[in-house]
Amino acid sequence: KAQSEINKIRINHVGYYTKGPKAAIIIAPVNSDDFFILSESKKDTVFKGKLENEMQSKNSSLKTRYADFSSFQKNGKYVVAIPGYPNSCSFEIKQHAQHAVAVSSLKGFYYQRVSMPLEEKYAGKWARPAGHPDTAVLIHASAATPKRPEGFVISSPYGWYDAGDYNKYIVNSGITMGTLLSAYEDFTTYFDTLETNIPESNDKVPDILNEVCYNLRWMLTMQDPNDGGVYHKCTNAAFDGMVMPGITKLSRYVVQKGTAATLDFAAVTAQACRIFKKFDKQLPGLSDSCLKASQSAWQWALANPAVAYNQEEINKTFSPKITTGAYGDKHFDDEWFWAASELLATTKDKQYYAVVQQHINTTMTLPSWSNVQMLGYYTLLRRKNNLAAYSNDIAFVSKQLIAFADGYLEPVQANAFKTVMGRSPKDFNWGSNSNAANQSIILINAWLQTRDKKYLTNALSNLDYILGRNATGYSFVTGVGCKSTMHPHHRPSVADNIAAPIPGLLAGGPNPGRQDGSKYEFTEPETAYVDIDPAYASNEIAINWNAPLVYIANAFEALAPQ
Ligand code: 9MR
Repeated sequence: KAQSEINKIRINHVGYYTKGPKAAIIIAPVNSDDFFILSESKKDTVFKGKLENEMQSKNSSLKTRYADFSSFQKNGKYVVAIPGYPNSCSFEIKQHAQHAVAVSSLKGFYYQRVSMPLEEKYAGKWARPAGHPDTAVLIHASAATPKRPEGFVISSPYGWYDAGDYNKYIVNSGITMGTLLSAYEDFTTYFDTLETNIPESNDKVPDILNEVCYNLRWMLTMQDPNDGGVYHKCTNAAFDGMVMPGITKLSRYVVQKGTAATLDFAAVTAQACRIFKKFDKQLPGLSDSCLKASQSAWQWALANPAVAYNQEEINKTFSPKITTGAYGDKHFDDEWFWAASELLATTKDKQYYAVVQQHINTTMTLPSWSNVQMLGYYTLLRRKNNLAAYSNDIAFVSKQLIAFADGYLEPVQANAFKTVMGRSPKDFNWGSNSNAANQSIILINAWLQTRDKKYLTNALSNLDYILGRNATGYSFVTGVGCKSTMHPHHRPSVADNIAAPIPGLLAGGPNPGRQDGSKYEFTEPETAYVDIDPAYASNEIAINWNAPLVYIANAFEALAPQ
């Protein structure tokens, strides 16, 4: 079947906020100029609207017609209908329309926990024994030092599995933790009462921080106490097969200390220090330990300012060969800026300002695991009241951020799906769905600066994109929506003999690069997605993709358009 024949009416499968924007995209050709909203149960027409003129997509051969029903503001369950075509899936209009997605995307992290059993009362049918204990991890030859020679054993338990694989990578944990901690800092009151039914839900710490804490405890073990340097990853030598976690008992290693890992660690621990201060009673000493860890990581980075993680080079010299994910970043300007910004925001110590100032003029870039500069900007803006001495710089950052966000709005009308995502075919690469979510975070930050509603409206368009208003018709969040990712490249979801994948996880999304070599029925930038588990280049899940989804879904819930 041609893509244009499948599921012709593309909507946010979950639904829309009562007073918020609402739109469907109809894949053309359509034999009608009208569209209808019907009540789900009685099929009564409750709204009739006109389709806009046909548009040619820039990111595929699809043509679309836009159906706006924002003015329909009555809570309930509905379908979108066009005579002669199957109805859309049913969706809901209500005040807290995205609550389930907000909670489930955060709960997704619980299912990634490495070293503890997932009990049925929290994990439901996805309960499983603990995965890797990681209490006896070897120092890899590439990481050997006199005090920790090759084969020396350290304990590095806890943390989240990075993705569909069973390894733990500091660089990718860095942006993930920064994003979740920022969500908490930006929407503190909201998160203070949000519960996700995890083992720590009854304590006095908000669940988003309980979840973060589980990974923070792991990150802290990745620092060499002798010099402050941070290992790049805790990993098998080669990827496990598609089995449940902890079944294979292969050796685990920590591999080479590097500048990107160490600075990302410094940033996260500096941010964690100021956030966990408030919870000193519940988590005694954690905040202080984080600051010490951050400062000694910073010292290591000063002495080792440009140690890139280059797996090919490492494998030429050291054994065993390491073939798991590389996250090999060679550019450190953004990590320097982020770490310096977090340390400045937490300590107000001038020494960090010099580095902030050195990088503050850099052109803004959409965040990714290899570019974390924006996280530094977010923090400077968020903490501006505590950083009065730097108000000129921060005012400059604010202006830049607003201009950057404005650049996202203009192309929306020219995008056949009328979302910010897809404003350029470049949006579609490995993990493209995280681009959509990170674009929304930028827009939400522009809203935080200006309170101009247009930023939220456009930010919401990308959540629509992720939940089905896109060229594939899929909701990319497992367990969410009438047609969602069922076969992610995610070892537990493949191996657990349960039909439904583990819920709340965001698939990577369309990626015309298709580096997994699987057979893709559609290959254009916005359609290059296939819901089969070998397709890791478009259908894996990953913590750094889930985190911005957590941020945006919860931000909208916190702000729930009135
Ligand atoms: O997200 C990463 C993407 O940007 C890279 O192009 C790709 C290839 O190096 O790796 C992705 O990260 C994977 C990591 O290396 C291992 N765990 C799974 C990650 C998601 O696919």
